[in-house]
Formats: sequence, structure tokens, C-alpha cells
Amino acid sequence: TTDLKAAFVEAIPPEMERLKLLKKEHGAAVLGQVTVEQAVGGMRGIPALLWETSLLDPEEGIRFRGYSIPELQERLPGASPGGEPLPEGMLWLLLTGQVPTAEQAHSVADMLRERSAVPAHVQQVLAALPSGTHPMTQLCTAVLALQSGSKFAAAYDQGVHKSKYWEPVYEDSMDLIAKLPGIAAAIYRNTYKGGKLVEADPKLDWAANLAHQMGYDSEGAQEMMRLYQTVHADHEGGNVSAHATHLVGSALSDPYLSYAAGMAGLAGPLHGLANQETLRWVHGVQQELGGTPTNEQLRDYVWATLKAGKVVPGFGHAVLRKTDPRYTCLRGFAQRHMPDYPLFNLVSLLYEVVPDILTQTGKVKNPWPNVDAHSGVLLQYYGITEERFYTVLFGVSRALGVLSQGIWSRTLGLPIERPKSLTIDAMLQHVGAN
Ligand code: NMX
Ligand code: MLT
Repeated sequence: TTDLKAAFVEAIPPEMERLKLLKKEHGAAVLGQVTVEQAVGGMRGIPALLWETSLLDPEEGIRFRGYSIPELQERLPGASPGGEPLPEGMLWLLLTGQVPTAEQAHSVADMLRERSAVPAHVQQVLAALPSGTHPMTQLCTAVLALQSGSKFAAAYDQGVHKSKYWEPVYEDSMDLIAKLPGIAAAIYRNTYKGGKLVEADPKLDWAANLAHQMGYDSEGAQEMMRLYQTVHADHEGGNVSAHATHLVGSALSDPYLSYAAGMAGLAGPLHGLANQETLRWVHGVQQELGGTPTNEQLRDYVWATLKAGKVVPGFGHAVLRKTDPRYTCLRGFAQRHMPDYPLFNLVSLLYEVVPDILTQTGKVKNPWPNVDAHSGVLLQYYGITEERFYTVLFGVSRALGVLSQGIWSRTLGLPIERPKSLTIDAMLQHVGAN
């Protein structure tokens, strides 16, 4: 089939069986134990979430449905043969577990195009926000404004049977994914281009239309956007945006409410906003040291950042322990398309200098760069220079992963999430210390 919904429906019975088996035969098996340090330390490493769309290895990085990023660059269909992967193919993969054919990916593009119109009231809500409102606040606001059209919320009001939750959740998720490029582009044009919107081009795929509606029509910018939207799609279930979406969805809040919650989390500087922060920090380097600083000068700059009690944005990770393969992938794109771009050279220099220094602090568990250290350079090269907008582009992509998992969560009947919390006293009592 070339119909995503039909392919998803085919994938449901075996998955239900596997979960049933897991619960029935192995429900009492121990996945791990929880230490006091983990409970007070951001729950790092506690295996306590079911997340099907991707899985992360601390050394190797992310795999989407079992496939690494280089594997997907080879296997996922492009807009043209050999081109960068189409995010529509990633969506098919995340939802069904199968690598799509080119025909299947293009049919997803058609399906999304049909749902892409952004309602007038959402444009009005965006237009009513004070100038200077952060683009991520605008994204959350626009998504909440769309919630009035939620098919899941309406179906729940009508008393839909729980075995049918997945269907309106699927419809909401596809509607939302379809509208995000138009919403993101409207935020961009309102904020930076005097509010002059650009119509979608019915010949273009989802990511190319995002670039087009923002005002960027070069082949390079469109290919960059396809890759960008593909690699940010998912990063297993425990990161702040995925977990927030999952948590809020578990209360049966609809996909608009859950994704808006995820985006509120992505807007934090330790998470998605780090792509904005990286650019600001790199511009600070350029301003103070000029275009081609020496390693020595860079080292001093990094130490000054640390001594001021700030983080070096784009470096470190809560769970990765090596260079993020998304960083490596975007670096590969830069090597192919902009090898002599001064900003790329500066970012490459940082790769040589920063990890050593972070290691010398003796406390940073992962000194290597993450995706946010590289994504902004690509955008800058194609003229998208407004870094306060960057996290919106991350967020549009993240919809593919968190909403696909959301559809599965409602299909599998996962319950409301409600972990146990403890007071300091209760922990001390538990360990016999008071
Ligand atoms: N610069 C300075 N200090 C750092 C950095 C960094 N890049 N990374 C970690 N540390 C510090 C951290 O603040 C903590 O200090 P303290 O004990 O004084 O509180 C110490 O090193 C140990 O932290 P870790 O256990 O290594 O890291 P943790 O899991 O707590 O946090 C991040 C992970 C990603 C929040 C952290 O590495 C960071 O703040 N990085 C910079 C921001 C960033 O790039 N975030 C984007 C992550 C990817 N994404 O898109 O979400
Ligand atoms: C992400 O893509 O969500 C980030 O790398 C953060 C994380 O995985 O914790």
C-alpha cells in the first residue's frame, strides 16, 4: 500500500501481540534499579519508559527503528535519486517500522499537502502577539490555537470507545504535522520579513515547502532543510520534549496539547534552545576574536565562558558519551556543500579545542559536541541568519517522532504516567539515616 494509515493499521496486530507477551510473560522482570543519586539527579539512566520509534546507545548515538543515520541517508528516498532523505520517509519509518519506497514517501507528501492549510484564526492569533515574542512562544501559541480543531478531543466528548482512540489521534497528528511548515514560516515571515507570507507550492515536498514559505528557494537550501528535518525527528523517549509530549498525552490530552507541552520544553536553553545559544556564542567569539582566532585565543574564550558560570552551548549531553552522529551527519553536509565557509571552519576549530577543556574541568561527563553545535552553521550559510528562530525548525522536525509515538501510545493503550516521588526525609528514612 502507499497509504500511510493502511500501513500503520497492518502494523498494529503484531505490535499488540508483542506487548501482550512482554507484559504477560515478563511483567515481573527487572529492567534496572533506582539509586538515590538517580532520583535526585534527573532520573538519568533509569529504564522506565516505553518508546518504540527510536533507541539511543550512549556511544553510537541514535537509531531510528533500528537504523543509524548513515544507513538512513542511503535507504530513505530523496526528492531526487541520491538526494538527502525526505522527512516524509522518516515519518513512514517511525510510524510503521518499515523503510518506505519512493512512492510511499511521495504519497505521504501528498497526504500532508492536502491537510496543510493553516486556519485564519491561527494567523490572527500570531499577528496579535506583541513584536519581540520569542518564536518558540509563538509556536506553542499557534499550536494551542489549532487545538480547537482537535478530532480526538471532539471524539472523546462524544464518548469514543478506548479501543478507537488511536484513530482521531492519528488524524490530529497528521493534521498538525501538515500544518507545521505553514505555521513556522508564518512565524518567520511575521517576525523577520514584515509579515509578507509566501504561499505553499503544491509541487514541493513538506520540508522544501517549509524553506519555500520562509522565502528560501535554492536547491541547496531545500536539500539542507530535508536533512535538517530528518535528523532532528526523534531521540528516544526520555529527552525533555519527547517525555513532556508523552507525559501530557498519557492524560489523554490531545496531540495539540501534548506537542505544545513538548515544545515548551524544547524552548529551554539546555535542550532545543541550545541551537540558538550556540550561534549567539559563536558570534560572540567572532566579535571578540575576529574570523580566524588561534587555538590559544579560543581556549581562553572557552575558559572565560566556564569561569562566568555558563555552559558552552552545543557541547555535552545527558546520555550520549561520544560525538552526536547528528553532528557528524550535518558536518558531512557542510564538507560537501560549504567546505570553505568561514563559520564552518570556526565550528570545526571548536571541535578541536572545546572537548579537551571540558574534559579538564573533571566534571563534564560528555565533552563532545551535540547536534546543536552544527545545525546553525548550515542555516546561516543559506541566509537564514535569525538564530532566535532556529529552535522552531528543530521543533517542527521533532513532531514527526513524538507524534508517531503518541499514536502508538494510544493504540497500545498505555496508561496515565504517574511515577512515585519522595521527600528528602522519606529518602533518608528509607536508607535508615534518620
Ligand atoms: N559546558 C559547561 N558545563 C557543562 C557542559 C557544557 N557544555 N556540559 C555539562 N556541563 C556541566 C554541568 O553543567 C554540570 O555542572 P554542575 O555539576 O556544576 O551542575 C556538570 O558538567 C555535569 O553535567 P553532565 O552530567 O555532564 O551533564 P547533564 O546530563 O547534567 O546535562 C546538558 C546535559 C546537555 C544539559 C549539558 O551538557 C549542557 O548544559 N550542555 C550545553 C547545552 C546544550 O548543548 N544542550 C543541548 C543538548 C542537546 N539538545 O538538543 O537537547
Ligand atoms: C534531543 O535531541 O532530544 C537532545 O539530544 C536531548 C536528549 O536526547 O536528551
